[in-house]
Amino acid sequence: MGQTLAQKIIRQHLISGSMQAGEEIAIRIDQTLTQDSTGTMAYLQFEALDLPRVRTELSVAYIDHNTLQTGFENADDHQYIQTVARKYGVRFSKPGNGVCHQVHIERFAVPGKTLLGSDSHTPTCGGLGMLAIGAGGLDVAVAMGGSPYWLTMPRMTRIELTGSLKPWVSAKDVILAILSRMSVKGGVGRIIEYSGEGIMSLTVPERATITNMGAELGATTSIFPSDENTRLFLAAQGREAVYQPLSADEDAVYDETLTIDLSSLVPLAAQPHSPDRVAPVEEIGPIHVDQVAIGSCTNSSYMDMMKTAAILRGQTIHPDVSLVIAPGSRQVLNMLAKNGALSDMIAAGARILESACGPCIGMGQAPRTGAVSLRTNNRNFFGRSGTASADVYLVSPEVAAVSALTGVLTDPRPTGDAPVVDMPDAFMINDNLIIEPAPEGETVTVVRGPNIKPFPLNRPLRGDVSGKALIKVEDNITTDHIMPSNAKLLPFRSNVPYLADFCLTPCDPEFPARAKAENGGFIIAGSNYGQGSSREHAALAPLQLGIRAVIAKSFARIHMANLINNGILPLVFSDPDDYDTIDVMDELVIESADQQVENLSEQRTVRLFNRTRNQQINCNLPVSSRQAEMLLAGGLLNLSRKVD
Ligand code: MIC
Ligand code: SF4
Repeated sequence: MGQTLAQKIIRQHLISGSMQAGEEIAIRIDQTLTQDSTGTMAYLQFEALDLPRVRTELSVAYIDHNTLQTGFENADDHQYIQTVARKYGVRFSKPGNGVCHQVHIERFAVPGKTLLGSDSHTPTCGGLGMLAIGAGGLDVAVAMGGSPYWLTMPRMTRIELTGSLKPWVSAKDVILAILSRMSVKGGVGRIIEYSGEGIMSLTVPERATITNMGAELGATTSIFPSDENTRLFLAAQGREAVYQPLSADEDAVYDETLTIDLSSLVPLAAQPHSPDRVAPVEEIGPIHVDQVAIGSCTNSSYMDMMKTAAILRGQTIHPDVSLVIAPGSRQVLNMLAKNGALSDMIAAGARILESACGPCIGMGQAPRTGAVSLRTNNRNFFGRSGTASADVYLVSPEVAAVSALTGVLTDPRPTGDAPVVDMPDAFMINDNLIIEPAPEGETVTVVRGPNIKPFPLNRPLRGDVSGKALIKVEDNITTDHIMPSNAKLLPFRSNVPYLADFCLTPCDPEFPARAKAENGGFIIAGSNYGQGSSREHAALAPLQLGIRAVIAKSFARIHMANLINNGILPLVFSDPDDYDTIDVMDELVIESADQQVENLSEQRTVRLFNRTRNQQINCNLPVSSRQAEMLLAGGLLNLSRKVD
């Protein structure tokens, strides 16, 4: 039987397990990446593993998220990461060098290799035929140590692209169209593989836009074949030597197939506050726009920026609009500076930001009260822009740039000829902001400023787990709800006790205080709980507040792994209707929780008892025996260090 491309890469990297969908497998990781908002924690955890050096082929530490330095905290974190990277054999990409995913695909991604990154958009490199997966910081730390990465073997979904994109329609519209069909949970437990004659018309940066937002589908990863377009991109990056053609077998078997006719697509927008609330721009109509932000790891490539510059050339942005542009990497920014495109943007009135995540993660440029903000980002979750009352729409760079000129959400098709930008034959290559690690054996002192605090460790699971239902939240709660991130909070990513006071506050401002007063307890949630970011803080902050279990209708993949890694029980209602039977402040107990986890039956059932209503609720604990051991030990670090 033929294999899919992802299956081929997995097979080559398989360390343990059988490649049946739903089975737990372990794969060898060739490369890792971290960024600064998850990296500090990942390196603290790596240090706790007590290994002399990373054991991957390549590990890179990027600084791109926390670049707004309004106090010493972020700079402290950066210095810690730089010194720890130097000591343990990790390359360090300095602030200003660009957003991790953009730089990684330009300078390091290799078709057919595996990449594990402590950021949910790591699958961006799937645009270059790499098996690139996002994970929590601890999983990345363990992979840096040379241990395999454990995951549930995903189902294989094929998306066949036919036809080619019409003028003014772009890669962003492809993934928005897929999101509208599959929803923010449609990709959970799946790898999405692109194929069909339509892919030939898509360049690597366009493919990367599509695989990047596969994270919004909840997919384990997304991947394109490695073909002539891949070779051209790598050659233009001076890296043709790492090219190899890769594709699925003709007779590969997929669990499901979706066909998208590229020529049928129109400019689309994801409406507030979810990436799958998609509608044609034309249908939404000319709503007044206050802010336009072009950038983020989704749409900040050279091609995206050149299209933007072409639209802005010789024009002036609308008086009511603030236009901010963040080219994705220094390579892109430098090329724009050299060829004059940057000047076109500046002349039109754009505010140029450094090559970093910036507004995408609420690091500056929070819009005004009640604003409408058009962004080329991948997430428009509630409050993420830094302004709770703002409405964020996700659009392509083309729609964003044209709307910045008109001042209203604009379908660009009737406005004239679409800009056409060719892939350059040679990108401007300058890796002087990538700092090499110290040679093995050289003494390096790791510098820890006062912002670096120890991370919380759970206790081994013993006896009954009891407490109150401290909060009850609905479906699709994101990690931005659980652990909000913005310019005020991101500097404290290495200070979990501080962050814990903001845990789940967008849902209920009283939650942290209640959790502390009650000495911990339970979180009750709907389906797809924890979608979005890989931030481990969405597990560490609840841990700090004494949360021992989250009971949900279902979980997002990375968040569930983060809960287990930190010894918090992720329980799934066997009957989703039982969600309705629990009220906030009901007293719950999992009797002899340790024994129940130790003796998990085939059905993986755990009994929960609602003492307030005198009612038993059956739950599922969908974990492997390895994960059950982790839960018993109170988390992966305890397990690795065998704490009793
Ligand atoms: C995001 O886009 O939400 C982030 C910020 O990049 C996160 C990582 C984090 O929370 O630090 C992600 O996607 O994993
Ligand atoms: Fe950075 Fe935004 Fe991409 Fe996350 S989604 S890595 S915050 S640019």
